[in-house]
Amino acid sequence: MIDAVLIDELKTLVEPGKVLTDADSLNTYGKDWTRQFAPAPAAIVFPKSIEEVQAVVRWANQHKVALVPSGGRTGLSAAAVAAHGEVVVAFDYMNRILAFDEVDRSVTCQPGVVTEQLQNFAEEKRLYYPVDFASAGSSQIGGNIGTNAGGIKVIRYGMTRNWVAGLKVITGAGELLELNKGLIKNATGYDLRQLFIGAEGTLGFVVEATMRLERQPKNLTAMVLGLPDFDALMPTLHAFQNRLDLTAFEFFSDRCLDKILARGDIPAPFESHCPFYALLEFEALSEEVANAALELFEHCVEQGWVLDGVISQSEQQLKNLWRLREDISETIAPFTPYKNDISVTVSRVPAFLKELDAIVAANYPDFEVLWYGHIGDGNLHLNILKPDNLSRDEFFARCATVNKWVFETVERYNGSISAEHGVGMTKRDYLGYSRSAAEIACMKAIKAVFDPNGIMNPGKIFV
Ligand code: S2G
Ligand code: ZN
Repeated sequence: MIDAVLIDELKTLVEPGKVLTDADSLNTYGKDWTRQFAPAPAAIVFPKSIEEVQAVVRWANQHKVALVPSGGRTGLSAAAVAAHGEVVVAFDYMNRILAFDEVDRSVTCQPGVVTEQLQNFAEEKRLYYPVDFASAGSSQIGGNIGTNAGGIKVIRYGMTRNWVAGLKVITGAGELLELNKGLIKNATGYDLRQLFIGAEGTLGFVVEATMRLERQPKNLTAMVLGLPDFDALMPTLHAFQNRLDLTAFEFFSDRCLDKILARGDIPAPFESHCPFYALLEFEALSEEVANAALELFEHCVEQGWVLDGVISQSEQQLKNLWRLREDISETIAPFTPYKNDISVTVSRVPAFLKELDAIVAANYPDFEVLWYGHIGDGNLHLNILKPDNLSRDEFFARCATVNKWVFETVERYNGSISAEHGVGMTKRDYLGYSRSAAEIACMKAIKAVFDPNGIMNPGKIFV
């Protein structure tokens, strides 16, 4: 743990009152949405400029103090948890939009800009920032870049990585790098920008980002379809994908819907109760497209892939249908879920889902397994709710066994043990199921280049 002398020195690097050490602040800023690791930072520092971030990183190098970056604290892999006396660098005061260019369709912003703030800014400019997910109202752009956040529109717009036109970072060595400078084409060697995207702050901290924006989608329309089983998912996806330019294709099981409807504040999509549900979205750019969607619905019903369905007729109904999917995470949080965020290639999803579901059901029939996720891009969220008859520790001990089955199955399917939530500390010990020893060695060599003293978010991704 660093001593008071060093804390006093740290205070000289930022504005007065921007270093906190009180218990509440340490607890609040030393964690993210995960709960497996108790936050135990030494201090929280709130820089307001690139220069202050650089001064803090140089100070940390001088005194070999570990730093942990903190954005919206909505992470799900403990990548922003300071559990070992680190200093947390919180970007809440670096939250300004600095520039906008209509021709480039680009916004330059500080890392503490909240995702929804950027989405709203784009809308004011009659443009669109297309990376969206349930925590967009709290997460920050710097953290989205650090984890290469994905979410619900990846099938059309890709991950955060696709929208970063330029990055300014302070490396672990305290160097300021200005990467790619907003260019579309730039074939001048390694694209170092990409290394920092998804690196969870282990190579350097994002201190400014130039994000690209997209044209606004028109007349977004959603359908929720009731499906009989896992096997119906892919043919339904293919039927719609072959004729419509989908912006989303999500799924959730009946257990997820039951939890949502039990809240009593969101209407059921339709009368019948189905084992699975798909939520798809597209731009109804013309009468022809809207008719095609209805023809596809009828075709899927005839094929037995779909049992029932509803199509949004208004902006409000579109929002209500999306809440059935997007509110799952917050709705099940009180049930202490064991969470996994895995991906396989889309073609292998049905076999993977069925195999994994059978393994868990055979070994823990009393576990309430909830499946939901971004099935259109192969990303599944397996959540298991803690049974009342098990203590938290007993439950998570059993889930460690489930982890093994999950990751062994992911490995056999050449999948990813973390599709969009990052590795952090929760998945660190399982990295080998998705990455080879040679790859991990290369990642560690890259870390040594950018963070020679190992002060940048140590213990995240790998030890
Ligand atoms: C989602 C949110 C976090 C979770 O809902 O798509 O990424 O796993 C998740 O509940
Ligand atoms: Zn997700």
